[in-house]
Amino acid sequence: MTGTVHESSGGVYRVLLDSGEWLDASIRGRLKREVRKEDRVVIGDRVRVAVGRDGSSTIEEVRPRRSEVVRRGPGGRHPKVVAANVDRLVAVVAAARPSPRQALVDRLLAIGLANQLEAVLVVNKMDLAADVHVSPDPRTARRVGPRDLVELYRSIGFQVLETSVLTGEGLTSLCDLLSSGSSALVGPSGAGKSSLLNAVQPGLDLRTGELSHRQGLGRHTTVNARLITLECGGLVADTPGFSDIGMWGVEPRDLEQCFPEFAPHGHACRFRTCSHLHEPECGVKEALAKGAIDPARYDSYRELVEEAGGP
Ligand SMILES: Nc1nc2c(ncn2[C@@H]2O[C@H](COP(=O)(O)OP(=O)(O)OP(=O)(O)O)[C@@H](O)[C@H]2O)c(=O)[nH]1
Ligand SMILES: [Mg+2]
Ligand SMILES: [Zn+2]
Repeated sequence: MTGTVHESSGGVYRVLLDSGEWLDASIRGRLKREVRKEDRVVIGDRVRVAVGRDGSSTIEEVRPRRSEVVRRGPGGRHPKVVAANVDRLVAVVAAARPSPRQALVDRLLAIGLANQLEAVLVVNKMDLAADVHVSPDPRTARRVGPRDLVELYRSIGFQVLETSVLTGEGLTSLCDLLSSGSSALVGPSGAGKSSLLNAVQPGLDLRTGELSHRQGLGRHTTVNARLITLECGGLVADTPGFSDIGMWGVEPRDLEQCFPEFAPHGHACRFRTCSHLHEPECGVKEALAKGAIDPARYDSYRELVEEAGGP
């Protein structure tokens, strides 16, 4: 029997069989010995399940993944696979509470592009956008509000949705987006990932959380990632929020593909292998100096190259 893993918690995997039945399975034997614990079986995995004589189900095999959302795990020494076999990464941030951080948006979108996924930005809580006081970006001293974020990422060519669970803004567009293929919602705790899914599919009843009053931060309400079959047709993973995110398995030279706005300027670089950091006669740095590339985006690129061990 084959099926798709929809949830995992404490070593129990909830599998939706292709026949439409649900099964709780564990893993044993060869699979358990061969693969690192955290990434052995994740939501979205296609698995082969066998039922033993005692009626218990075990996952015998994980089919090769066609895609992964992978990030740097806690401690930084291992990868953490968030979901397998998705087509699209949907980065969800809030217009306010918690305030959006551009560096985080850049990292999320880069994880999508580096894993050959479609990368979409959702700016939720747009009902709060009018009364936000955005502090200047400490790196560039520029004021970036939610509407500036929307404009910036659209100008680069990303699909950006503005949503509000409160007013209903953008929910039809979100539903349309999620209805094709499979998506993973990722982003900081409290941005409203679970709330958006509850709004898109009434009756879903995912747990959502209040923000802590003092810091305006989320409280990690969603603990385990979960894959949901939407009535409108798509599959979507709701994942737990986090405060810090790094990339995994990306070579420094592959990072420029995560910053698609660099490409038209890269042709003007003197060196074909230009990292756009230290080389002379660099088209990207010239574009930056002329204001054709956003300075905070360039900073994100530099940070990610350094973290990846380059240039
Ligand atoms: N004003 C406003 N509040 C919202 C909106 N969407 C969600 N919220 C609130 O934001 C808080 C956090 O929402 P969640 O859906 O739990 O956030 P999450 O991204 O799933 O958080 P984690 O599960 O911790 O990663 C809740 O109190 C929601 O009611 C919105 O569009 N506008
Ligand atoms: Mg949640
Ligand atoms: Zn260059």
